[in-house]
Amino acid sequence: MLQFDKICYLDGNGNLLTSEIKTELDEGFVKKIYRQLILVRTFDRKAISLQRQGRLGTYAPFEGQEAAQVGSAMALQKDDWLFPTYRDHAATITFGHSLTTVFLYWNGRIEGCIPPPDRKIFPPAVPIATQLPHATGAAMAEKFKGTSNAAIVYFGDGATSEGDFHEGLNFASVFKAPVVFLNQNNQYAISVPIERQMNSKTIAQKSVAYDIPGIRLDGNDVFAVYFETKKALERARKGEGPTLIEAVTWRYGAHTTADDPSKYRDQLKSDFIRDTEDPILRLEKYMKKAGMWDEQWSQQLHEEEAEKIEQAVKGMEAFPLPDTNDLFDHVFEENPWVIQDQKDQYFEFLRGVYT
Ligand SMILES: Cc1ncc(C[n+]2csc(CCOP(=O)(O)OP(=O)(O)O)c2C)c(N)n1
Ligand SMILES: [Mg+2]
Repeated sequence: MLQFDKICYLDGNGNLLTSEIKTELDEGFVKKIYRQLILVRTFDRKAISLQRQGRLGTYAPFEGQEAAQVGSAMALQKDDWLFPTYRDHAATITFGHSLTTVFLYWNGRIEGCIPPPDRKIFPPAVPIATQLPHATGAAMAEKFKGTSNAAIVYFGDGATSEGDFHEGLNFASVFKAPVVFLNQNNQYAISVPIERQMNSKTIAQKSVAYDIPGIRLDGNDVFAVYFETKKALERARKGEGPTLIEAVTWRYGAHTTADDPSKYRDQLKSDFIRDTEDPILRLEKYMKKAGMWDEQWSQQLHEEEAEKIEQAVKGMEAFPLPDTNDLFDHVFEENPWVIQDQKDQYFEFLRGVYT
C-alpha cells in the first residue's frame, strides 16, 4: 500500500507543528496572508449574494478552499503561468486578476477572461481537466526558451479521472516540464463523493505512475500549502521537473449556485469541518498565540477589504451592456450554418420579447 501522509504545519487549533518555517513567519507576512484570505472570502460571499439578487450569473463558490488557493498563488513569481478552473478565482485574484474582471467573468462577459498585461492567467477551464495539458505545454515552452518561469495548474479530485489529467502528467514527467499540478481534493465532483469515482486511497499516489514527486497536505493549512508549493516551484525552476500536490480540503457551499448539496451531503459534517478545520479561524488562532493579533486592526481590515469588493461591484455594474453578437461570434472566423441558424433564431426571439 502506498503511503502518503498528510503534511500539516498549522493544525486546526492554531498550533505550529514544525519549527522549520518559524523564521519565515514574520508578522508582516502572516498579516498579508490573513488579509488576502479575508479579501477572497468576502468576495465569495458577495458573489453569492449578487447571484441571489439577479445581479450575477451562475457562480461557483470556493468558501472553505481559500488556503489551498491563496497559499499556492502567493508562492508564484510574477512571470509564472496560472491555469485555473471555474472555482479558482481566489487563486487568480491573489496572483493579480482584478476583482472587477472576475465579477465580469461571472456575468458572462468575455472581458472577464482578460488578465492584467503583466500576468499570464488563462481563462477558467470549464471542461474538466483540459487545462492540464495546456499548462504542461506552456511549461515545456518556457523550458525550451531557457527561462526559469514555471506554471501552476489547478484542478479538482474529479479531474483526476479524466484522460487529460494523465496526458498532462505524463508529458510533464517525460519532458521534465516546470509545472506544479495543484489538486484541490474537496472530496466531491458535484454530487459524486471521491470514494465512488476512484479506488485510489489518495490523489498524491497517482504521481508514482509518472515517477514525479507527490505531496499530500492539509489544504486548509495555508502555511503547508504556501511552503510546499514554493518548494515544488523551486524544483521546477531548477530543471527538476513537475510535482503533484494534493491539497485535502472541503467546499462549504454548493458546487455552484445551481446546486443543492443537502441532497447528497450531510450538512453536519460540513459544519463540523468549518468549526474544526477552517483555514481563516486557524490562522486567527495562530496569530493570537503568536502575539500578532490586534482586534482593531482586524476590524479595520475587514472594512477595507469589503470596500474593495464594493468598488469592484460598482466597476462591474458600470460596464457597458454586452453585445449580443458576442454570444455567437468568437468561436469561428465565419459562423457555420448551425451557429448562424441559432443566432438568427435567437435574434428573432429577442425581437419578439422587445416588441
Ligand atoms: C469534460 C467535462 N465533463 C463533465 C463536466 C461537468 N462537470 C462540471 S464540474 C464537474 C465536477 C468536477 O469535480 P472536481 O474536478 O472535483 O472539481 P470541483 O468542482 O469539485 O472543484 C463536472 C463533472 C464538465 N464540465 N466537463
Ligand atoms: Mg472536487
